[in-house]
Amino acid sequence: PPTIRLVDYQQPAFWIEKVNLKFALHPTATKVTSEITFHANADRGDGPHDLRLDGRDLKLIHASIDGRDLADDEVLCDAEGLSVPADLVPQEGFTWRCTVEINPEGNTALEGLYMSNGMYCTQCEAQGFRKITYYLDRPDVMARFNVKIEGEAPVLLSNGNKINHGSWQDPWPKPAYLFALVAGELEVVEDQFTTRSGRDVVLQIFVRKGDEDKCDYAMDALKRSMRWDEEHYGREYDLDLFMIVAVDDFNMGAMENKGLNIFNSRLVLATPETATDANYKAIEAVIAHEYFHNWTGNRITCRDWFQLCLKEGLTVFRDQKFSGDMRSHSVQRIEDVLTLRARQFPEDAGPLSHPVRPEEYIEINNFYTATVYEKGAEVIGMLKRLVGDETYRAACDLYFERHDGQACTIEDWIRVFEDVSGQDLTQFKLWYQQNGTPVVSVDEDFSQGTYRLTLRQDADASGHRIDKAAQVIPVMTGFLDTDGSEPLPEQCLILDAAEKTFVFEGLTAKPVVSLLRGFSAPVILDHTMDSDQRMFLFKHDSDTFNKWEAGRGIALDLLCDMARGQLVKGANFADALRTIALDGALDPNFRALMLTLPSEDAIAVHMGHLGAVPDPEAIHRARHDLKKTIAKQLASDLPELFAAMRVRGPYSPDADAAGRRALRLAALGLLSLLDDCAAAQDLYWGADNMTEQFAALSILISAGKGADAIDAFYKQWKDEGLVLDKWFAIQAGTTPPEAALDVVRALGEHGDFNWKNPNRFRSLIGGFATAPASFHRADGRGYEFVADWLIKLDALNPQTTARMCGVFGTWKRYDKKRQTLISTQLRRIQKTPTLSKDTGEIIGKLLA
Ligand code: DPP
Ligand code: ZN
Repeated sequence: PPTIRLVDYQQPAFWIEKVNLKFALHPTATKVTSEITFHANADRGDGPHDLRLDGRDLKLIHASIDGRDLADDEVLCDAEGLSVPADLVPQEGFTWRCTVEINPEGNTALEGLYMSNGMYCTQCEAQGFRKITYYLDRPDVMARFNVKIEGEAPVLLSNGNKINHGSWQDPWPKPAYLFALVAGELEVVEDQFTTRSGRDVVLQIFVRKGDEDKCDYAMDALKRSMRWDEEHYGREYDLDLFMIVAVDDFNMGAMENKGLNIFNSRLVLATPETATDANYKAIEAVIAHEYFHNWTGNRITCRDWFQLCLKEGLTVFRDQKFSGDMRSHSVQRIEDVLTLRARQFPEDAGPLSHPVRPEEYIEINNFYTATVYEKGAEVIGMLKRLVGDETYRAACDLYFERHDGQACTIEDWIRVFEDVSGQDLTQFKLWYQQNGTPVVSVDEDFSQGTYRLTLRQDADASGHRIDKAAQVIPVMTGFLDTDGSEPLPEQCLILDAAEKTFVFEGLTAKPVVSLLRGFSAPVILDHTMDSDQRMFLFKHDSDTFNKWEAGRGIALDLLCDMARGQLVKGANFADALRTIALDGALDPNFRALMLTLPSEDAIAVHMGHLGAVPDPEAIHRARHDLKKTIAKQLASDLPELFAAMRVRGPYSPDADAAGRRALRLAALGLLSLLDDCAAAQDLYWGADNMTEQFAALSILISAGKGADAIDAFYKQWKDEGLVLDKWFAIQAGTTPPEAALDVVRALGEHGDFNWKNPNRFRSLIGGFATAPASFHRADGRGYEFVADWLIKLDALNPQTTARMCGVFGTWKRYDKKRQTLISTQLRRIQKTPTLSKDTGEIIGKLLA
């Protein structure tokens, strides 16, 4: 398959003004008739130009240009589309009509028009529209769509305004990837929102019968998102109707189709009994994310798919800020950094590393990555910090004003910031162009009242940044005296050269420096501190992020030493942790985060930084042992903490209640190591909400005491698909490593393991593959098991398969024996005769 390159971008020869689509729905033979008005692109090169349209898996029944039918030999069809020779194409403009037949039921890739539980739905981003009809399936072609749907279903939906049953008109020009169609027997939950200029908007959430009572939170989150975007970005909604549809079979989280968002049902449906606090939080974030795309993505879209971060990085940044406003900024920041480090840093340190704006791809679906999304959001955060809040807002205003209705590039985005701030952002742009995570190292010197702080940026351990130019790194910095006071105000040091020394005068003693406060840049901070210094910051830093970071740093050092078989005393750390856990002045959610030890994967990463080869089983044991040390130190406090954090009254998913539950459950996790899971058993059998029921189940399973609860949970929830996903996932992810493979093998044979459903597949196979000690078992049978399933799924659903191949992305960090076992499996996948181009691209990179 060909490599697509950013430098090869060319405008199309024709633009599209208007599209009329007619769908005659049929499960296996849907007929799609399109009438497309093309006109010449004045900027195109010399002609004459063929008509080249994208199309895949389409049966062409009929085509005409300006009413003249085209004969079979006048339309040249191939696997990627069709061409009509230039001499048959009126060069100034023409109307193209065609009818194609497609098979929604046979569409297991869940891209284009497909069926899920008897309903029709679509997924067109990035290039699914070409599986619906022949088209210029590229985001810079923006057109007005009219849609007519013929079918028996009581609900027939598409984008824009409803003209009558099955007939839709979207007044806003849009690229094809934002097209959507839904048809089926659906129930609707309705509400309304009045925009700040007084437009009444009808809000509808469509779900299957029986799920109507699970939409309250999503609806509430939607209304809060709409208000937030008005208040913080001056963005109003622009149609009279906003619809969300919940779909069970969905490759991604959700999709921002104009006026008709389609969601994976797990990101819409929630009741206290069926959804956890984490599910509620994710629903709030993704509802906001997709809604925010209406401006950052839809009204202003991407010129080409290399610019994906233009809409995704910005929209993630916006949804993170929204969540922070709704909940707690300091907790949100810690959680966002945890995600970044868990997903993006490893990606950027391994064979799948790419810049926030990639320069080439084989399959664009493979670039919906943590780098484009999460690092893309970090880049926006740095930009905002560099220009300041007011300038940021002014630049965004200019962006919306200047580019409304356009398909843009990162250059357009950067230019509005340059124009408003007067700054030259050429160097800043390197964040979009250079891959890899910069490492910032630190030197300090203090003499006669002068403190010199030298910061350096460098290549990372994997060598990815060798020959890279210095980037602009904002380093928020605080200075602490031995009594915890701050002799100097916090400042943002700008490291924009390979090395820079910052000088501070008039100090009476060497300060303890608190670097990269709030995680002000997505870098690895290589700051050698002794344990006293770290402990000091852990106790005294006024920046909550760095307070947490100091504690985490101590824990990571301890865990690495333990995993390397050294005898360590964690008592000091456990004691400091105890003080924080019991500090009623601190947010319970923050205290819960403190009590949660770094993940096994994070420990492996840290060992890598220290130059050691991680042993997944030793890491698993070390983590368990440190937990036990902490539990013992807190032994007399845990029952009380667990009881005190109980939330009385009816369940509410708000941040305060969720934070208390999080701390309560963190205490329970420790307590269970001392009381033989007695309290966890009680909670499991007595819980009245999924957050507590599920946490208790997880504790029981990881202790090897879950058998009864597992059975009971299944019986209680076997008819609730989303809860059953949890049942698969928790067993796959928390069963003790020695037993995990047998458990997941058996679950793979379970009657409810509908592996064609992406959520179910990810729950079981993904759940197992992200439990390092189970997946990386020394005999390699974990790898073989996952590879078997990936090969099987690839034949049906390349997108979900390719994404999950990412679980092998860190394979070179392990020992030679494991590397050999893994590469054997990767080669086996690669040799699959019908391997998709999606999976082929990922495996090819992993093996390169
Ligand atoms: N554009 C979707 C989202 O990130 C993913 N396809 O919202
Ligand atoms: Zn998005």
